[in-house]
Amino acid sequence: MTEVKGIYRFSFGPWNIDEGADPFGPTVRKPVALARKMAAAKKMGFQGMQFHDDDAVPDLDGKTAAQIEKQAKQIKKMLSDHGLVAEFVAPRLWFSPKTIDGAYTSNDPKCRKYAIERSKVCIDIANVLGAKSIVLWLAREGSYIRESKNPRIEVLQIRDAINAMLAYDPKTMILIEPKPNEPVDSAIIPTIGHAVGLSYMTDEPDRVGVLCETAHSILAGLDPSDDMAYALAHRKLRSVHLNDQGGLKFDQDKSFGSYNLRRAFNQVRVLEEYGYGRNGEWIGLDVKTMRTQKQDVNTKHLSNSLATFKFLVQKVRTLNKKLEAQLIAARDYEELDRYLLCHLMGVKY
Ligand code: XUL
Ligand code: MN
Repeated sequence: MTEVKGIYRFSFGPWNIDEGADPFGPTVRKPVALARKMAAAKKMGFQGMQFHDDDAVPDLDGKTAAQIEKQAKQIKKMLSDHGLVAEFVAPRLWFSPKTIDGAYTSNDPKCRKYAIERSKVCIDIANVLGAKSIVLWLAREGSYIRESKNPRIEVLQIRDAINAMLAYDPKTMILIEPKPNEPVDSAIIPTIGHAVGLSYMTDEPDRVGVLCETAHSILAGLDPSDDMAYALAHRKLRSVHLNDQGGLKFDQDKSFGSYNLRRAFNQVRVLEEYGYGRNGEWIGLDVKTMRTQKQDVNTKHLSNSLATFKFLVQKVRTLNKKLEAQLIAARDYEELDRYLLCHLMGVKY
C-alpha cells in the first residue's frame, strides 16, 4: 500500500505577535507593524498569514466600500511583496457595541443584521486578499445565562447567517471554529461535533467546513487528535489552529507540544495519515507569546511551534510501522505504549 504523506504550508495571524496585555495588566511590549510581522513570518518559514477583517482594514465599520477595497488592495500588495498569501479572513464579531449580546444570535434584530452585513464585508476583503475561506470563531454566540436566549433558535440563527454568506458569494468556503467558553459562559456551538452537524444544516454543506483548534478541544474536555480525525472522516477539516493547553484553565494558546508532546504527536499522526494539505489545507499556529517575553525575542513561540511540528512529522514518518503492526496484532498495547515513549524521547528501544 502506498503511504500517503501530508503536504504542509504554515500560517499565523497578526494577533499571534502581541503586546502582552492580559485581563490583569497592561501591555509589556511595543506594537509591531504588520509589514514587520510579514517579514518575520517569511524569515521563520511561514507561507501564509491569517487575518481578522479589521487586521487588514482597521476601523472597518466607519469606512466606505471604496475605502475598504483600497486598503485591502494595499494589504494584498504587502503580502505579495513578502512572498506570502492570505489563508483566511475572519469577521471580528466580538468587539463592536453591537455584538455585546452576541452577533448572529443577539436578541436585537438590528444587531443580528449588523453581524451578517459585517460578515459580507469580510467576504469582500477575503476576495481582495485572495483568501479562499472565511473563519467564524463564534465568540459571543451563546449566553451568560441560559434563560436569556432560546438555544434552539440560536442554532437556526447561525445556520441562517451562514446561508446568507453562502448566497452572497458563490465560491467562499466557510469554516466554523468552535470553542466551548470564553468570552461567553456557554457557547452554543461548543465542539467540532456541533460544528460538523451545523455544516450539514446549511444550504451548501460542501462549502462549510471546520477549523479545529487544539486548545479549544481540550477546553471542551476532548482530545484534539480525535476531534481532527472526526472532522477528517466527514471531509470537513479545512484548517487547524495548533497550540497547547494545560487543562481547564483560561485559553492559553501555548506553543505547540509544550504541555503534552504525545498529544501533539497524535495530532500530527492523524493529519499525516490522511495526507492533510493535499487539498490545500493549511497548518495554522494560533500561539501566544508569554507575557514575560522581551521585545527582541517575541516570535520564538511561532518558530518553536513550527520546529516542533516538523520534528513530530519526522517522528511519525520514522515510526517502526512493522513493529507497531506486530504489537497491535499481539494486542500488546503496554509494549506499544513503551515503544512510542522511547521513540518520542529518542532513547534506544
Ligand atoms: C479565539 C481564537 C481566535 C480565532 C480567530 O480563541 O482562537 O484567535 O482563531 O478569530
Ligand atoms: Mn484560534
